[in-house]
Amino acid sequence: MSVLINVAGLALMALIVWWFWLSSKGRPAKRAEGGGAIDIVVDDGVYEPSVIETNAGDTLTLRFERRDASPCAEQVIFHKLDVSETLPVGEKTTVTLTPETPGTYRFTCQMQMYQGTLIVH
Ligand SMILES: [Cu+2]
Repeated sequence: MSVLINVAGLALMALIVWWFWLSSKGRPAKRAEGGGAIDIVVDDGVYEPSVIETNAGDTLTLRFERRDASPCAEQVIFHKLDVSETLPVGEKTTVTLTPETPGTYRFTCQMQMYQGTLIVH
């Protein structure tokens, strides 16, 4: 009987892991096309979209629309790219950057509660 329970427990764990893996995979990455700006909404602790893809050497224009008035959302910082910007509430703030080196770069608020990923191909 205990073997059966263990098997059921393992199956449940596998299901949970699979669920989380799927849900993170299922989050669509937004790809920059032809120099168009990408709008990112800053609200409820998440950047939406939170995964941005671009090509090395391309100039990327991101428009951050901050809806969250809490101080947490005040800044966006692109780590390793030396870019940061203050986001006024209720406005769209344009951030322009040209990543030269392929890689994965994080962008976060100053407390790192908002989390985003910039993938440079
Ligand atoms: Cu924060």
